[in-house]
Amino acid sequence: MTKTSVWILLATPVMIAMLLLFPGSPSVTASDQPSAANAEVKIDNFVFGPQTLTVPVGATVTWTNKDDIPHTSVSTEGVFKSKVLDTDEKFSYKFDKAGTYPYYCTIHPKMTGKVVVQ
Ligand SMILES: [Cu+2]
Repeated sequence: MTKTSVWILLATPVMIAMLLLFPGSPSVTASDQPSAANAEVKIDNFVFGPQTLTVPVGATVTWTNKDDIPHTSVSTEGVFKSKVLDTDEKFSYKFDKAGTYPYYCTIHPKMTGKVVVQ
């Protein structure tokens, strides 16, 4: 085996690891875009976090209930409506139109949040 082929054998896993570690690098951006648009809201201690979430058009937002109490995520304007989420249950909604989407928990109406799609 030549010195060059040894170098390639050693360097290839390193280059693959770097691509995985830096998904924002230009060579992989195109195939990675859908997941970059996704965002998460965590429900914890009776609070939606972050309370105002800003996402691009087409993003899917996933709510996860990290509380040991059931909660819901229901659009104030009837755009989306989760079922009752028990601990660690999730609800996802894809936002295809720009706008501001206020929502609340129907079990605890004082819990409110907002998704801004732009
Ligand atoms: Cu609640």
